[in-house]
Amino acid sequence: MYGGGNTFEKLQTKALKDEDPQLLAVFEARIERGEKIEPTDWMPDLYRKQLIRMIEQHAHSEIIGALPEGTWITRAPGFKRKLALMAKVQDEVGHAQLLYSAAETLGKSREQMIDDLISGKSKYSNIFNYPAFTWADSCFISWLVDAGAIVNQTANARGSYGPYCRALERICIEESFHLKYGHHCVIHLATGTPIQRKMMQEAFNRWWPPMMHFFGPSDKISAHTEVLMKWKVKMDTNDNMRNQFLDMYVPKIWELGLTLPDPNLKKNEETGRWEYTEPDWEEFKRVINGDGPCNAERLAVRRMAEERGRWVRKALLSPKSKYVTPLA
Ligand code: FAQ
Repeated sequence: MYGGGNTFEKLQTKALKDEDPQLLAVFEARIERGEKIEPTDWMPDLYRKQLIRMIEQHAHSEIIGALPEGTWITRAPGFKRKLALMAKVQDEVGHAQLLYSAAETLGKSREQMIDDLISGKSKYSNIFNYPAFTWADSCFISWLVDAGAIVNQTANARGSYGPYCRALERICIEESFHLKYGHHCVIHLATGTPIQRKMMQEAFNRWWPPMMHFFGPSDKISAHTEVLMKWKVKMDTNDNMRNQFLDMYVPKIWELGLTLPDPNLKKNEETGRWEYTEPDWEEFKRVINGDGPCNAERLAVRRMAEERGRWVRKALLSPKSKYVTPLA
């Protein structure tokens, strides 16, 4: 288990024991009925903490996720691709703003979240710690990382915490455009010249292992799934989300004549589930804990942005600024 196995379970049990049993029962009954929990409603401390952890990591992933694609804006082939990619990257940063706002409703300030990101305390999605060497890498991200994000987020948009679900609904609509754009880019390369096809295939070979990691550790070792599913924050397990993604996208990838770097990947028609080589969870653990190929570079860019934007924030918050409404 990633959260420390038994120790983590004991901490969860202890946290729940400290709650008022009556309030807890009312809260759980509301969730059972499919009601949304809103910021001013009573909630167990563990629900609040888990939501902050998950929404904050999600927000950081959107911000950091803009970086590998962002570097391709000036090098995207042609004016239309540049425009589309610029709009997509802008959307991703906007998603982070929505998510930071949703997390703030639970009591953690945006400043603290940003500080925890740039100090390396908070996590963000494993996949953005890999380099986008070629244009085809950027196309892979736009199609399949967005596709993975949609599988996860359309499910969780039906979850229990109102502000997060509403943010996810809007995010998913925008991600659907990204996915169509990314699919178009991949089709273009996969049906192009031999050099373009080769470039696309190499991107699939590079990105497939982190894509398998993207849905989180296997259910056998996932630390938080049980409690998050009980309270309808996560609407399905990591393995089920991974399976759904494989079901929807592997046939489309194979249709384009591309291959995936896993000789064991196949659908078991009897069980309806995909079989694959178990992802390397040790590599995953290293990457999410700061030791991936690009972790240092990604955080350095965020730190630089934070430093360079300091004067703007200071000016906006100055009592003399016309953008600040004086307190009555
Ligand atoms: N990367 O017990 P579980 C996007 C950590 S948005 C890094 O299974 P949980 C848009 C986990 O935090 C992509 N860390 O955890 C875009 C925990 O560590 P902790 C992000 C990961 O929360 C597209 C530990 O492992 N999406 O791509 C990952 O139940 C293109 C144990 O794991 C979201 O954040 C990972 N992949 O399930 C932008 C969606 N997986 O905190 C730009 C919301 C696990 O104990 C371009 N989040 N960990 O230290 C979720 O659905 C869940 O949090 C999971 C993980 C499914 C990611």
